[in-house]
Amino acid sequence: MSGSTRTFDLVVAANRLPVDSVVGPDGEVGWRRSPGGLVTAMESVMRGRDGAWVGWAGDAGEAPEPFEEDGMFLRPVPLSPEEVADYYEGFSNDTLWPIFHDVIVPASFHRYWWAAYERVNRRFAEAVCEVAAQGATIWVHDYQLQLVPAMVRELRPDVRIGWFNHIPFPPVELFAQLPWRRRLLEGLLGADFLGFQRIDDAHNFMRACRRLLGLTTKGEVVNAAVEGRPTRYVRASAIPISVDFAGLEELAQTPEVIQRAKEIRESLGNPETLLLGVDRLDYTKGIRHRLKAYAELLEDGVVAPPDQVFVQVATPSRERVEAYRELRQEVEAEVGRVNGEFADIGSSAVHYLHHSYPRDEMAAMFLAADVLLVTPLRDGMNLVAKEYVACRHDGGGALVLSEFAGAWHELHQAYVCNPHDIAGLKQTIVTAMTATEAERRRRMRAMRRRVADHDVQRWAGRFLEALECAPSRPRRTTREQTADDAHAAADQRAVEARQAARSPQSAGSPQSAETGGRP
Ligand code: ADQ
Repeated sequence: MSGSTRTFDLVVAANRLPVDSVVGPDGEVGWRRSPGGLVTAMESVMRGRDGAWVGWAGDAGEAPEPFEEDGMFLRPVPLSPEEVADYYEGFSNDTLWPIFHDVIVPASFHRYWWAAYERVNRRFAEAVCEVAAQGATIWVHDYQLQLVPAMVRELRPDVRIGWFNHIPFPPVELFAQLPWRRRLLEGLLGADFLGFQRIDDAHNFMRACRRLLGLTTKGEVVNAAVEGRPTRYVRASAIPISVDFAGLEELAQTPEVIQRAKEIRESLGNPETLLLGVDRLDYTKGIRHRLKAYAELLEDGVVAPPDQVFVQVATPSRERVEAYRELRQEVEAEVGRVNGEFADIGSSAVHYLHHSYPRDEMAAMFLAADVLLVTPLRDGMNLVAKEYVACRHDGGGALVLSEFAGAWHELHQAYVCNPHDIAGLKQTIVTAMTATEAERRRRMRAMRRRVADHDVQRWAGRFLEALECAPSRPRRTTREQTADDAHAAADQRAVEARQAARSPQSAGSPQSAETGGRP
């Protein structure tokens, strides 16, 4: 990789770069900004700042040289075909993903996957250090890079490090299954600040630190003491991610999108109720449970095409992982069975679309749908739910939302469901379909207020602010670092004082300090 000498005050590290390679008509390879919330969010924080992004460009083999795109410096990290199989498809998507999502499918453990994970994390850490200016802010994203915070700290004690977890953090009883559980926790504790989607995720993390590392925690702060080193404090809080509300609302208000929404309804035969599901084809998303509930509603005669139509968009995902191939077969077999039984010529019961769509087409689908079904068995947040709300500038639509999605913790006016309870799910779908217009509008209004107030720009701002204020200040020079015990203790006193000011009754109570013990 190039010996780039440029360095930056803000460095983002994520598994993927925010661009996809595209081959032009002339055969030239170019770059196009990837769609998606994270890129939009980071764009707003990186604009006007001296920012670099470290990530994999998406193809196995040699990585391109660092380059600039849309005012961002991009530093590609190479992954060999074996590393794509072992670090990405293996350890990230077949070990960590199931463990972090309630073991909906069993996790696979392979020591050579772990070795690749460690090796790739180190490569990311080295790339981060290469482009980080003295005292830079480093923002690491997600479960693929849990070792990066400690690896960066080891190499560069001068920088400030934050990590954000886009997926849930599991209860310690599940996390403890990981043979490498201590190494993962120690990796994360290299950060100054750890952001989670829900407060429960932050609590799960802190409980794992107490139970598996024997550390102590107080409030949101973990005392990450390591023998022979100055004491460090790491804060873990909930900062739920969101969507670009204004951008989506504006897009959904364009005459083209409004027209396209009408066309979508017309092409489906102008149904009384259009129900929609939009998910990556992932076993966490509860697509099979949703289909089962819908099939039973068809059997019961509660819904029938062409008056009610269900459109399921299932985005291709991780097709080289066995559990995903199986899921696709099961979903497609079930869609075939349901249509075989309940569809007629020219009128499907379930429209199944296995494609990616541009943003404006997604906005048109959201605007066209009377009911959006978001029924994951476990989901860090679920941006689709928030995107739906942002697109409904007309105040219409109804959201059926699983209590196991992070979004439920903010969107209480949705029609809540437990996707495991098929009878309950059926009832909730019917309630959402048959609610009065006034009731649906009341709920949508409240949800739109919430997402407008807590948009993705605010999320990114809150994260950086929390990182800036995190209790263990970065050691700007190695000399300062070695004499910093007193400083960390003062920070901890400040944290305690702030907590005491917030809840005077708990100040000094013995319960407020939890002591960890080894299992
Ligand atoms: P995901 O599991 O990928 O994200 P989600 O939050 O729903 O799930 O985001 C999916 C994104 O892809 C949305 O922006 C959606 O519009 C888009 N999308 C889905 N299908 C599409 C299609 N067919 N064509 C085009 N775009 C499509 C992970 C976690 C989530 C967490 C996010 C962000 O699993 O819980 O909300 O990260 O932190």
